[in-house]
Amino acid sequence: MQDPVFNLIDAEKQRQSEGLELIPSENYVSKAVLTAMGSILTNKYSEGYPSFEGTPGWQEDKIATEILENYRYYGGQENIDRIERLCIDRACRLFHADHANVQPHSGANANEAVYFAWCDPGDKILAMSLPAGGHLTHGSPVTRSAKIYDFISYGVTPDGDIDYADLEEKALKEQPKILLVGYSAFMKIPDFARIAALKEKLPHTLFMADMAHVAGLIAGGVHPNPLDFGFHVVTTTTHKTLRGPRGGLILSKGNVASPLKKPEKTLENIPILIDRAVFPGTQGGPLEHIIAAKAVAFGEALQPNFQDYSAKIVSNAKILASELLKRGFALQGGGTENHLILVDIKASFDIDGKIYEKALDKVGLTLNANALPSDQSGAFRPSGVRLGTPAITTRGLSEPEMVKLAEWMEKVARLCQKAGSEDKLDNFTSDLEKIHLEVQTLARKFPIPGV
Ligand code: DSN
Repeated sequence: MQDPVFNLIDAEKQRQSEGLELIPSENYVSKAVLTAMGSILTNKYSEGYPSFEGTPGWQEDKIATEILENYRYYGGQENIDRIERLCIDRACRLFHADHANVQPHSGANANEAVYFAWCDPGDKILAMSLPAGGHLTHGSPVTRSAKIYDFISYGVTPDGDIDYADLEEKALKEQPKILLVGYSAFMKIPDFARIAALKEKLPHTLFMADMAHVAGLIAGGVHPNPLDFGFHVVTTTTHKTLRGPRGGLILSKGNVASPLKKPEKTLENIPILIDRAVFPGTQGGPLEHIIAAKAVAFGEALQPNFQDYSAKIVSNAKILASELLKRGFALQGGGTENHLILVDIKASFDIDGKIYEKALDKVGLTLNANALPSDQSGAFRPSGVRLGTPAITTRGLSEPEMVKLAEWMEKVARLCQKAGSEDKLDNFTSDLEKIHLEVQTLARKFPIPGV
């Protein structure tokens, strides 16, 4: 008998193939990325790091013959070192960094490693609060970091932009050890130049950006790169718009050298401090099968067609936003400048985000209920939903399908309005099923990659 795990994987394959993924932090990876993730590299232990030679001017085609030193705690690294070295080099080229640490298991681990590299317990970190659009790891009181460091938060203005005046006032008053930019529910392009201008007055502050949501847009050249504006460190996940395996990445500018000798704690030494903070500071053995898959994904993102893909993500999001606006949806920020749309579903149709999420699940459209900056309704029954276009753009959907999506979304919102509560949605099963069949028919025309 087949292990039921595999039956469930098959069922998930069917769900992904026959539905449309609108969660803005999800994507579909290529067959090549899946192959690297499922490879025998998972068998290997490799604590430590490969050689610190490499960029700039380092050539990929020399990787098979180049002598690599290593700083590992296990033998048998000759292939692993080359794979990790390739991954580091591609990440640096993609994002104009001096150094990349490709080992963080997740974006949360990446953020925590940066805090650990630069701060002492009790140090101040200035970041956007979670309700305003920041991430859990940017100081939410339920996290471990919030118990160690002193987080101060800035917010957004009523029109959905960063409250720059609030950020600047708090930065100058608090002189934080880290100033953190980067968000999970934000649809504008941050003014990195304006924020980096604070460096003159904050010479000891580490300027950090968490670009998890927009990394693919930056790689594709359709969103500014904080490292080009003088930020010291950028963290990201690798699986959202960047379309790689689930994992984390830390990029930095500064001196690159062996982390074996403890460096002086200076902004120039940030790359070395980060390497020490990832291993042995906060993680053990790196996941080399995932690092190989990151290398493959970065290689894909370095191809010219990735620029077309990123541009298409943004144009699809703008079309979808304008179609939703036409149908009475109230959008935070009045639309979008990136891949993400935040809908005030309460103001639009007087329903909450959770009933809408559940009803859309029934028709094969997946998004997530999300709190709005001004929300009084709590995280489990928020007034908003968050959606985006990275995954559907990978499948090849474009303008006509954005119009169709907006039509379905309006129909489902009106059914939720009539139902009034989740348990009454059953009264509208046949209406929902009709939409579901239409979604499935369209989804089948755009197969998911990798299967
Ligand atoms: N959970 C991710 C998101 O959906 O934005 C952030 O880590």
